[in-house]
Amino acid sequence: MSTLFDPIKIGDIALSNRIAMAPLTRNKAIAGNLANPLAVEHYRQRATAGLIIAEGAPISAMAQGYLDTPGIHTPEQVAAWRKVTDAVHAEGGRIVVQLWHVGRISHVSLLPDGASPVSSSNQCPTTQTFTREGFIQVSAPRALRDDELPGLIADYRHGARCAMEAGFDGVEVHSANTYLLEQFLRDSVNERSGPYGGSIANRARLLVEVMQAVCQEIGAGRTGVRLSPMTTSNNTPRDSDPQALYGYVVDQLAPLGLAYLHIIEGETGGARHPENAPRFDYGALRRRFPGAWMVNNGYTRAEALEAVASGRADMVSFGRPFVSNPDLVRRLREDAPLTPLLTDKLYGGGAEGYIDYPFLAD
Ligand code: 8OZ
Repeated sequence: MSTLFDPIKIGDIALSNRIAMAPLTRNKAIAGNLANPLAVEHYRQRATAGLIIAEGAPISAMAQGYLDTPGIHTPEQVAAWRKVTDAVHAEGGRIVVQLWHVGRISHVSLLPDGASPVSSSNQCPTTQTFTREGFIQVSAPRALRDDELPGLIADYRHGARCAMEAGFDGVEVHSANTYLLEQFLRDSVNERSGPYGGSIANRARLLVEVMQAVCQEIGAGRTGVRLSPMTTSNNTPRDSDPQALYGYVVDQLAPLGLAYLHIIEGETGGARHPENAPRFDYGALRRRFPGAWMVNNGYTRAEALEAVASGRADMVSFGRPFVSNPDLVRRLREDAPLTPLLTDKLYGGGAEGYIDYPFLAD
């Protein structure tokens, strides 16, 4: 029987325990959308996580949807991230980066030459993003043409290559939380006809092609993916048949030999089994996936221990607890109290609420 604190090898990446730091957007990037120099210390402090999944990093200028998010597509961004990965590795940690394209969750003020956000369709959600002017309604998107999709897939490939040059141990493709890839998956958003719209197989095609490209570029053993079948974040409705859609997706990803699949259960940052939503059978997906199965979303210590001990999951990721507890692994091991999160210090700003949370005293 494995415990949360046992080592595990996921694909090509050897981890000292089964606790991951979930990707956490903090809007602290500096000019050029470079990782903030403070991120070196922030991630270094958290290097006892079995795996750090660094915050979502836009793979191109068009992939950005929020102010000051650190990209993974220019040489300067690679150099800034390199300082982060070197610091984590010097502490014996492992770190991958999340490859992110926001799709329609963006604003013209954040995009090159005031371009419109892009998506699977031109349907516009009523939701806000964080810009220089604060939180404002996202801009109307335009539907990508089929002939633009090879370039988009190339952007993911380039992001993965940049991640390797920056010294990351791998990447996690962000196909969750209703950003671009999920805007193709769900029939609530994807109104396309042609090879990337309509049937489940067509709506899943872009994700599958992105995953194939990234695996070809850096190796499947360094590639993970994040899914969120039941979330309605960004005011985006669920698919009409999530069980069938995400079951098909997992069946397509299974043969690739991915390092891990990271699943957000329920509403991101909310209930794992939302009331008034149909029950989703996560176990049915897990049984069809041969790689490591990482669960997420508000797990308590007891729930995380149980998930791994029972074999229901191989790993558990923690988001908010890792913000306010750099030594979360030690605190979970010793069942020590957790420092509460200062929610007003999550986005933007500097060192406060970022690198000043306390470690347990010896
Ligand atoms: C919080 C704020 C902005 C973006 C996600 C990347 O939900 C995000 C995100 C989270 O996946």
